[in-house]
Amino acid sequence: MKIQAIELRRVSVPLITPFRTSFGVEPDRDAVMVRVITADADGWGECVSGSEPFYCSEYADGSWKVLEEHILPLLLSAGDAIDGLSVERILKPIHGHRMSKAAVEIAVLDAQTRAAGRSLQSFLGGTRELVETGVSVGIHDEIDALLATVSGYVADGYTRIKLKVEPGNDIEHVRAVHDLVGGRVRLQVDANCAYTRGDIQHLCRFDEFDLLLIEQPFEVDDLVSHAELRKLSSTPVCLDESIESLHILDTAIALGAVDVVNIKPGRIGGWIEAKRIHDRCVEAGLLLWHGGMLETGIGRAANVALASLPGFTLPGDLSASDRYFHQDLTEKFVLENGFLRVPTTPGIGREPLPEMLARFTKRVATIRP
Ligand code: OSB
Ligand code: MG
Repeated sequence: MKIQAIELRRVSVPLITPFRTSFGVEPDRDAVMVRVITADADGWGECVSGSEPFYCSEYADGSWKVLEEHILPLLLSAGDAIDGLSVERILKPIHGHRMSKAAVEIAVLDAQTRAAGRSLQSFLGGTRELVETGVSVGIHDEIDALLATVSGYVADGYTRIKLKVEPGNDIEHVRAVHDLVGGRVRLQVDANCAYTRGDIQHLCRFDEFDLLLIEQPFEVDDLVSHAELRKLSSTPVCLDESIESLHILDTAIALGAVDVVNIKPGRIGGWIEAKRIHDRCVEAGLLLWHGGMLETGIGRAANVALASLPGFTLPGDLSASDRYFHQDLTEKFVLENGFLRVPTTPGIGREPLPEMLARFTKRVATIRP
């Protein structure tokens, strides 16, 4: 493929309500967007890093810098040899920065599949027309406020609720939600690394609620504590932050540290590596679901295509656009009985609406071969 130029755009799209996790509060979706420009088609990718390095070490200002000064020059030096399947290999000399690399890979894949008149879903081997989704609910100090938020999402049609938890906002919060909607919706929790090994007995108290899973209670590199919890608790242990690559997944499996995997292509470095992880989970008999990073319609479209692969067996964090934004960058994703429809038009099947893109863009840079 012949790339004429690559545009970086820093966008800031306000969230309807700030999203609070154990690591911080996000008032808006502050993202770097990558646009690959070719003679035949443009391709878009959304870098999932947030404004602060709290979920992981990557953050939007850093993503911009490494894209502008390292990743895009290296990519463009490969000339006409670039295509969606070669981005990983071309960028291999650069360590880490998986979220930035993933945004480039998906923008190239979008341009390539658009030019070929083929959907990303078909390129990846996705089979479902609709993908099942849940909703991720941020931390609320007050239990009454939490119950009001959860009731609203259940009324909207969500049948799987994920509660963010942290020490001090955990067992009693989950108990209250379980008492209110436990018979009607499936519940799971996500701690974003907020606990330590000494909390294992405490975390076993979640067992009485029959949760689908507990997501990432311990640090990214603390697979041993996850293995220990798995021995002592009946709640399935899910890894999010820890699963940065296929090698780490294999290590987690070997250590007995994982029952369920949350796939986020951004965290993993791209859609091609994410598909390898999908295939390994299927082989190993692990349950699998598609996570989210509060993406705009651009990132969401590419996620929904991946989530339509057969190995995704649990509902994803791929909620409808209205759960996040009054105004999204693209045409909205809407909830259809708890499912989102997978785009089947060429590429990722969504593009920025020019008016919204102009409204939310803070900065633009263009990098040429
Ligand atoms: O840990 O899954 C997470 C959002 C930002 C960063 C990390 C996480 C999340 C979510 C939201 O849980 C998922 C969504 O996009 O709805
Ligand atoms: Mg998580």
